[in-house]
Amino acid sequence: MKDASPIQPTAKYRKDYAAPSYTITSVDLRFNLHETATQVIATSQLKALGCDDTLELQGEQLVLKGITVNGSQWSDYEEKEGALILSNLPTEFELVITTETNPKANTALEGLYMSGGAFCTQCEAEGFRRITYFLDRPDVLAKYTTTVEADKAAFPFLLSNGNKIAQGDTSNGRHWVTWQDPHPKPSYLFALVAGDFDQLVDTFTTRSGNQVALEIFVDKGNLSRAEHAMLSLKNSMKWDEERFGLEYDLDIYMIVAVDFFNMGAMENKGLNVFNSKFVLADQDSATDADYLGIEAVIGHEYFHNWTGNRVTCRDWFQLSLKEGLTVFRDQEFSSDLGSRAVNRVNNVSVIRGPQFAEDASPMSHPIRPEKVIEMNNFYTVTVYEKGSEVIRMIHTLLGESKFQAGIKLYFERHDGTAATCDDFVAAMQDASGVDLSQFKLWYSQSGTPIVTVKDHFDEQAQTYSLTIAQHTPETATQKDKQPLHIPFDIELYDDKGDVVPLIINEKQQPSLLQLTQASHTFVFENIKHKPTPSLLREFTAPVKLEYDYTEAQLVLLMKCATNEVARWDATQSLMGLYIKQMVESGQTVALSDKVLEALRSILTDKQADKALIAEALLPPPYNEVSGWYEQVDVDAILTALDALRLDIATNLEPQLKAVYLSLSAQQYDISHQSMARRKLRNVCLRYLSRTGNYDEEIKAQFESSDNMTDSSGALIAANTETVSVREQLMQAFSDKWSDNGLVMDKWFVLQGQYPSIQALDKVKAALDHSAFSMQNPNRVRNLIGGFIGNPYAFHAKDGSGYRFTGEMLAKLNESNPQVASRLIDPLLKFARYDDQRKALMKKELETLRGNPNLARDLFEKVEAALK
Ligand code: 7MF
Ligand code: ZN
Repeated sequence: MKDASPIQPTAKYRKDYAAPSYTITSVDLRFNLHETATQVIATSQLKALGCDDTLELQGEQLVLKGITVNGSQWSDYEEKEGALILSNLPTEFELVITTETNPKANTALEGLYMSGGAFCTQCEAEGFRRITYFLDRPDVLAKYTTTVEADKAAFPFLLSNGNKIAQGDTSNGRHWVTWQDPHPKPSYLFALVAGDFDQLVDTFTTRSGNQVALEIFVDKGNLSRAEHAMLSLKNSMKWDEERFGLEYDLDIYMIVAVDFFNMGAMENKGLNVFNSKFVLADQDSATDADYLGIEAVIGHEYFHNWTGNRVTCRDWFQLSLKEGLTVFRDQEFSSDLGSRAVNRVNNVSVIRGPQFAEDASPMSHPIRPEKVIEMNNFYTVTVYEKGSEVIRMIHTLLGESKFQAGIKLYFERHDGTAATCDDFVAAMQDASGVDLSQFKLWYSQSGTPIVTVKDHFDEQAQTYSLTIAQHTPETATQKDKQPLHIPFDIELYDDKGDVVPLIINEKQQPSLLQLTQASHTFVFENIKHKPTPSLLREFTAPVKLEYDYTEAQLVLLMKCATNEVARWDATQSLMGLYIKQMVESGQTVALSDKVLEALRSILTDKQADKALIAEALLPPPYNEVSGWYEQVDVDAILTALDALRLDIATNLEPQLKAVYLSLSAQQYDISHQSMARRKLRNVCLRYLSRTGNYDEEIKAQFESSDNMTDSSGALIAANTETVSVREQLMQAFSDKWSDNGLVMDKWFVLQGQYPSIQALDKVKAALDHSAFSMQNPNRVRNLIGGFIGNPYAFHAKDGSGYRFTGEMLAKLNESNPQVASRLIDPLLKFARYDDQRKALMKKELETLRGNPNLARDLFEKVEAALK
């Protein structure tokens, strides 16, 4: 007999949205927590929305124990794969469903599971259906009351959303707590945590005088590491009041840090659950980047309270409604508190690297997807980061005050409801009077627009014309593309580097041009000499810019552009010119004296922000450069990047050394100035390490450092074949930190990223390290993810990198498909590589496709790639 063929996962389409047959107005949940068998009794009040008397509830991995309708046993139901269908129901009724789950066996970390010794939940997007049968969709908003019972000694804290309204002990050493959340919410915002923690408490008084209790729960012994998270939370609450006029709306805000978590954090109402990576920090164990990450993620989750929770999404196709907007808000928060330019530079790099790559891949999708098989696959850089760029473009087009008027109208119209991206744009348009009808295409059109600029100086007429054309190449699932509404900021400079006014028809123009057609020509008057244009300043739109800059023009912009981001961008373009020449010719091209001189003056600039100097000295990374080519020549790109870095290191050695020494360690603090000094110092050390002559300095920094930024900075500098002390330092680090998984992640990622094919052996050895666990997503992402993102080893010509990746994905497919799915992306891009690599990559995808137990997460991506 033949095996039954596995059920093919089915797709859902945005156009098929329909309201449910019933809604749930309130639900009372009772959890009797036991590690291997937890009983959940869900009592829901339901109301028909139309005349359909059947109800389809979602449920997965549940054991059904009983159903009653209005107090009587109900037998008119059918249990299907992933669903429970009830028929012949009254128009209003009380439904009681009793189910059982096994939290300890739940390695997917979705629904109710164990992290360390604690129970915790993760419900976004569709995890609540692993807790009970429910209308697990974001347009069903219910009031929740939750009672949690567990062993008192092992689980002294029993937490859920909202306010604690009752508690008590039971006879057998157990206890219980009842929580009530007054705000109706969708099921994805439900949370429950039970465990033993240390608790950091504080308060925040809102603008209108309400006292909010702030509580951060961490593993025992980690209390002092939660201070920065608490400070970031208070800063977030204050910032949202000042910049957006938004106040917190409950009397308590709790954050729990857990070690086993698939993603960064989760905005559950009143009870955020965080990956401990984004809560725990101290001088010894966290880098400056970790501190900034905590601030951003604490902010992000807090800002969701309005953009996500008070106004939620009608359906998951609208995910960018809350995520794009909340990323925009967390970026603005970080920019207002810290360096705006450095934040912008980092955000732009994410768009130009991973986002452009995703948009050119088989999984390319608009920020509002049209078709989804597994929703977890759409928590992407496109939905989040490009989504934020789309909000930023609206902000650029409207200006701050009209943008805030739009936000206000959006909340007036949609507070307490589930809304769509169209609703958001309509509020922005109605409040501002700015026509956004063409702009809305950014929500439905995928792919990266290419904006091509040609210029012409007419000496006779003293005019300078810019012809700006846009074109979006076709993407995997979308052929026809239309012109978009693109805000395009420019400036012109004369030979001395002074700004030339923009005059058209004798009138001074704003620097912001608006492109709406396939091509525009702007003729600027009263221009004496051919100027240098500064284009797409501040990256006002997520597009690829094509303009044939000369080296001299870019050097001028590097030195003279009024805008810090534009100066950084000129440096990136200049290095890009050399990288392209080297890749095309297959030969080393030495940087010209003018370029070296310009780099030296940036490096030794006393005025500029040192963090920005550090960013400007680094060439665009491999993931960005590979996106410049339709056919990727891995070896040529890596050779070019190595040659460029060595050229800079060799020619700037005296200055790099002088700056390195001048920035020697000071009294440690996390002011922006101190972080910037450490950043530049470590970039200098990394360049110097390439010469092979700085092993002593690397070792000295590692041994004398009093903070993790400088310790790991030394390790990063050592992580190359040319440094002899690498193994010695790695061993010392592992000896010191082997019982701290979060710190060991810094070590695991360096094994994965070792820039040579030898990374494979290092990674295989590290799989056996006592601190590694295939069950912990952070460990997996750093070690295996580090390897997959390492082009030297992942793209090894013999296919060993692909083979290893395929093996790891097959393992993770069984235990945690969501984590597997986040790692597979580089493999999907096989079509862009040479024939030999293409065949080897494809073979791994085909092997996965043949796996009869392939999870929906990987299935969707593998199918898209092989189609
Ligand atoms: C900052 O968006 C930016 C993005 C979903 C889980 C957190 O709040 C979230 C959750 C994923 C990917 C990135 C982020 C989050 C998730 C995130 C976190 C901080 N609603 Br998946
Ligand atoms: Zn979010």
